[in-house]
Amino acid sequence: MQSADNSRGENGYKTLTQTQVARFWEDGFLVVGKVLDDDLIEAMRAEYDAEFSPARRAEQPIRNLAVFEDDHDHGEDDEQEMLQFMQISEHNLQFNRLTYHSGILDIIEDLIGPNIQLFHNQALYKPPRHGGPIFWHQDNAYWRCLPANLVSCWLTLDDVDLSNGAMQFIPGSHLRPMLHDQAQGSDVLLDMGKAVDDSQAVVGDLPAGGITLHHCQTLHRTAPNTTDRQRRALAIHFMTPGTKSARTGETIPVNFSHPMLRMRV
Ligand SMILES: O=C(O)CCC(=O)C(=O)O
Repeated sequence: MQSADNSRGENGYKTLTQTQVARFWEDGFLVVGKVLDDDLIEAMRAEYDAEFSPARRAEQPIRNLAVFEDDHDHGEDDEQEMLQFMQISEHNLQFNRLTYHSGILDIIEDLIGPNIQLFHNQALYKPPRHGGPIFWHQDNAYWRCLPANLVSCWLTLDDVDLSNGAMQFIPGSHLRPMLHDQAQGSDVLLDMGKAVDDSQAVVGDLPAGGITLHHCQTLHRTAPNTTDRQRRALAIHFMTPGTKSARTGETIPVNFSHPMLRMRV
């Protein structure tokens, strides 16, 4: 239940203020801040590391989104990689529980109402020094969902800023769906780079356990991780029941039968 003054909801977590809700719909994103408590951050880091260490040795299904190399031979150090673990909540009980976290769902309810269905989720790992970029894109260019009212929660288990891959957003861009180009060097990533004015970008710095929210049409990107720090993040995408795909001929599998996370009748 949204409030005038950031009060706590019935589950004891902070709800969004009316100003924050209005800002989300005006800008298409919101930098909320810390939502997970320290014990949960530690527990989730342990789970994340346990999932990614065998995954990085390619013993588990994982989609390596992009590996970019420059033209010069500087050895392996130049290779950038961005690792994505799709539907991690279906592999790991703790990540499954996290999708039901009341503090997150209370905030999502403030934006899309009390009937909340999981669309999908993914863990997105930028290793220290080698973490590759994600280019400007609108999520719904991949998904083509109707109605286009999905909201994503991007959650970090590490402190993030521009240098290790914090989220960047273009305010107001959710109001205009755009055609996307295929990113150079990747058959998976889309890129809106040429059409975006970088000077408009807002960086969502966050402490560990913090979240940003974005609308499915908001242009966003993340920079390479050039630091010695990890960037362990998770994106949980929420929809209202009845959401459909406008796609014909699927290139990206879209599944609309994920669980209801909260339901009020
Ligand atoms: O985690 C990242 O670097 C990018 C995530 C993203 O683009 C998304 O959640 O839609």
